[in-house]
Amino acid sequence: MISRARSEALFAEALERIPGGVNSPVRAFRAVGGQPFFVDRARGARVWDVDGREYIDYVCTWGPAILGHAHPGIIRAIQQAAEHGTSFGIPNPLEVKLARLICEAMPSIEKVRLCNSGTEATMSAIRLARGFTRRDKIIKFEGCYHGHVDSLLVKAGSGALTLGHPDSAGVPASFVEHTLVLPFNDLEAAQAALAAHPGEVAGIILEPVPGNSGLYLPQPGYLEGLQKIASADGALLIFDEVMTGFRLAWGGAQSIFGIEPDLTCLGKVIGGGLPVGAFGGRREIMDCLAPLGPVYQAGTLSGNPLAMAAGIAALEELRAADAYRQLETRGQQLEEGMRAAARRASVPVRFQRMGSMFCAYFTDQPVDRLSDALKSDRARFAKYFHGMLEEGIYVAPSQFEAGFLSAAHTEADIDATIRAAAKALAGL
Ligand code: KE4
Repeated sequence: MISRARSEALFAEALERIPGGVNSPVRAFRAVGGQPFFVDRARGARVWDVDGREYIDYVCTWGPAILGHAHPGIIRAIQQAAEHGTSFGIPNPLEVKLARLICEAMPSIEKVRLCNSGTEATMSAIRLARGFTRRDKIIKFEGCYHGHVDSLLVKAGSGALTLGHPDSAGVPASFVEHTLVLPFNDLEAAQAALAAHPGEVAGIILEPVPGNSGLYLPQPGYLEGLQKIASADGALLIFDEVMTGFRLAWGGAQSIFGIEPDLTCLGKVIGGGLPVGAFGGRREIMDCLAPLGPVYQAGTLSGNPLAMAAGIAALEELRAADAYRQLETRGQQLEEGMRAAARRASVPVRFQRMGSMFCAYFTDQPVDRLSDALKSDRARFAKYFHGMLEEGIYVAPSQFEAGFLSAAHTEADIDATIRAAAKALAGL
């Protein structure tokens, strides 16, 4: 067993000063047992812990590191921007440039407001939907996670699901009385909800490809069906593409499925690893935002020059390198290898993937919604996680998270990962 003395000492002190020793719950390894390692540095497809251990990283800081960690172009952009100052609270040219890149990539976004996290983006988008439609209700889906917005922490995914509290304490019942929660991939349930509340639903918010209870895909026709019934009712269709935006394709999941949502939430990749969120959509909706309209939304560090510079560098590199073709090639290699390793080990693993997002569920059944994902063998997943960690492979420390590839993952990295998986699966 490799020493993790420095991580253990840091975690002991962290536990004294930070709740659970972490600043975001999913990092605490509560779903898989043991203690988290502390990272010293990261570069490309690798992270190194404070005890000197090297890992091939498939968390990629939960999505932002699509080009790999410490990408030279992003580092240079941040350094250059920092020379001019780290924050202004005054409009700056970089905000306009990032806004232009986002609008050019996603035609459904005529205007965009930049903020500081995915949570801010989704919180603001539902407030905007309510202000624009003058309606109160919001439809969300079991297992989808939209950040820790009070009214959306209902049957939420990601860390909430991992910790077994899909509904958070501290959220008054009155805050969620307007939140309707439905199963994903069930168009009839959505039709019935709108029929039961005609003209009351401000918005239907979803992850078009849910990545917060593992990874599953919309069934053929589902997204189109949602768009059709939302439009007929006058409810806004809100795509939470915080994870999928610029990850699955340059134009996000909406470009793959050919759907133009009324509003889109973004984050992660568009910040190049620095704190950025964004929400955007049709001009007539976005112009309801202050200072033009009555829906208030604000942020001291919104449009922060360092975050803008990092995001612009990331998007320009992504577009120039056409990284998506490489990410798909690596994704296919990983998928084929993982499936073969599971077959050889005679372990039931359902490996699901879209582009550079994936999940290995420990079940032999298809996973199309949260209720299917919950059938996965979490004890087996925990053993697999630690087996991979021992082999120097860091996968997400929860069955209910997606894994991420970066453009820095090489064919040799994937081969090494498959070899490690064969050993980890054999030990189950
Ligand atoms: P943030 O507030 O964490 O920047 O974004 C919230 C959010 C919104 N929408 C989607 C689709 C998301 O995936 C997220 C955040 N994703 C998780 C990973 N499952 C962040 C990891 C964490 O909570 O530490």
